[in-house]
Amino acid sequence: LNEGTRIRRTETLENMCDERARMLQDQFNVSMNHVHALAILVSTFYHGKEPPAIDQKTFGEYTERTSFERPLTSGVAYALRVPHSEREKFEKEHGWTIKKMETEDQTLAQDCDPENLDPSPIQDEYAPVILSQETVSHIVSIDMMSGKEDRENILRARASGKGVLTSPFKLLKSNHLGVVLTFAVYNAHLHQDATPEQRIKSTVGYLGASYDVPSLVEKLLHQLASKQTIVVNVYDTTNVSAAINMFGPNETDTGLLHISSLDFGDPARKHEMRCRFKQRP
Ligand code: WA2
Repeated sequence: LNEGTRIRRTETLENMCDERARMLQDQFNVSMNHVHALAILVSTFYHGKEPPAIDQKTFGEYTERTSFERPLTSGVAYALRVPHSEREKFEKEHGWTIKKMETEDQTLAQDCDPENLDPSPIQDEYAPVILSQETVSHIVSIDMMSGKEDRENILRARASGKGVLTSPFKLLKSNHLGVVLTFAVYNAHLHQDATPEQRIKSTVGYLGASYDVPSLVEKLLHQLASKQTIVVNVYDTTNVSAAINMFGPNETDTGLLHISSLDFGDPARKHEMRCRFKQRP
């Protein structure tokens, strides 16, 4: 292979990879902004009105009709903060018990009808889902603090006031790795510079979106007729020595490689896109 061809090949790979990384990052950013706006919608019309001006029917319709605003998401939901002292009253009002998130082997053992889930054991506080987009209705009544990744997200979201992302994990009723984005909802107008303690105290709930990464990235890349040319992988590289492959085949080829950076807006998580040509020159 002569020098000129090699340089052109390298540039082609860089350009294709950077373009795809930018598209993915932009679409993620767009949907993140709309999830943020939904958190404000819940704050205004659920917590800001007495009685609340949003019920499941309204939330379900609104989120379904605006789903085009949230590319890459598979669904959004709202979990209410319920301290243990209010659990009984909350369960009476809603007519169901707060459920514990099931582990993976439970999912395999039984069918995953929410009716079959165990009640949540006693905790200081809970985060049961009360409103959901139809696509994730299976998480209604589940305590989101009973799942490791969801719980960590909730704690980080409410202390920071920022949108936060989980590590990739297997979402409920999905066979793929996904991530969850969470924004806390606060009861009062907080100062921009409120302390974590003030934020935690005035938290009333959590608005979250789930991203089914493989099917949604596939859809995005499909729009660019490139599948014959390059192989794309998306990695969570938060822990550099144990990067998690979120999308794409297991890497085997050791040919020409280009890495494009990806910024999903949560400084605590690192991501990158790795691209290779399918065929050797
Ligand atoms: N949403 C959808 N599928 C899931 C999931 C989730 N969390 N967790 C596991 N599988 C209501 O941060 C609050 C959404 C959590 C928000």
